[in-house]
Amino acid sequence: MEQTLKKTGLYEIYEKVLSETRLDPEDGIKLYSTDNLPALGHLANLVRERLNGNRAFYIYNQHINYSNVCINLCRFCAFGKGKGKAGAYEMTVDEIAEKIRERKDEPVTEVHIVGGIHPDLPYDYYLDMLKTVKAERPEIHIQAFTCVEIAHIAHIAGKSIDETLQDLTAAGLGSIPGGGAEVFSTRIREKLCPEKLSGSEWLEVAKTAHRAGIRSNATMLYGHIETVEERIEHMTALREAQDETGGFMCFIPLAFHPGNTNLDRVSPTGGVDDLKTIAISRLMLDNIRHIKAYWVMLGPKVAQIALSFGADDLDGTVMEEKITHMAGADTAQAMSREEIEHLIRQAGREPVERDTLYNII
Ligand code: V47
Repeated sequence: MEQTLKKTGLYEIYEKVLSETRLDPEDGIKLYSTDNLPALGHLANLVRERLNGNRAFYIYNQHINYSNVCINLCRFCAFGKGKGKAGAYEMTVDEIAEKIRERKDEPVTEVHIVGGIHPDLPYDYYLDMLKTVKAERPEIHIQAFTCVEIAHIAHIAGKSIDETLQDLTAAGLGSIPGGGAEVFSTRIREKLCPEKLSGSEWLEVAKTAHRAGIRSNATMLYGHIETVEERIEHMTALREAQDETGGFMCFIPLAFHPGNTNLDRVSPTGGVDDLKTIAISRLMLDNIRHIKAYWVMLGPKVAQIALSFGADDLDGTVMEEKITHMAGADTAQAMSREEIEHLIRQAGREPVERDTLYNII
């Protein structure tokens, strides 16, 4: 492999990886330009195994998308709908409680709750939702509301982000999922999601949460109109934020699905780009412990291979995912524990069930 790394011009990066020296943005761009996928995978796997050994994590979780009504209507999204438009929905708190009750006999440890940016659901709706989920299932960890939703909920409440997070935590919020980050670049946000929170605002909400002791995840939506440089800038901004707070638990590259979106002429990502992005994120984000290969978006086969390209987490059982499926994903709605463990074992890794905060179950 050393010979190959020399031939591919990646030897200097290999030396940095061995000596645990932080990679520069230029290294990230260079890694994207390589055609030698096994060499890139080898580098990422060194870091993956240093941080997480042979383990591959998964979680027994449940997704609830409480409403798709959205005022942002981002061009890459097939899920969001204008209020009153065909297909728009919002769940009552009772309907959300029913979703929790439906799974009460299953060993679900986390409920992942996200929705659109709804114009007029009141502050109490969000607080009641959390309290009701906790009343139904007190031991469950609620990972809810992206940084974009948190900023919106704070706006509705007329409170600061800090005060809002205090109220949400008192009502049952456990941690914050990584959505809404997209690509931080202003160029991309102006073109694809001009109404949305800016990249720096997203980072500010995440850092505020971290300072209040609330952990969160981070995502990057790739494979639409962004450049490789913009992807690396995104990773670098996350790395700087993590240096400040240490609050990000995992990074999840999200492969863009063009179906039913305003970008439906964009081709879906290929397996090579998916694996490169997993590997490069593992190499660039030296201070974020976990890299998640989200099987719903990657498909189980690529997600399985990603476990040898830097990823150490497959997410979980999921159940009833809407955001990717409305954008044409042909993956299943759910995976059983047995299916996930089988995928992991076949990849030569040790399956480890975790809770949201990566405690081993
Ligand atoms: O923020 C929207 C993305 C995100 C599309 O924190 C799309 O563990 C692909 O963030 N094609 C929501 N992606 C999902 C998300 C997530 C998922 C799983 C685990 C975690 C975690 C977070 O989905 C949105 C947006 O970036 N998205 N439309 C689409 N057409």
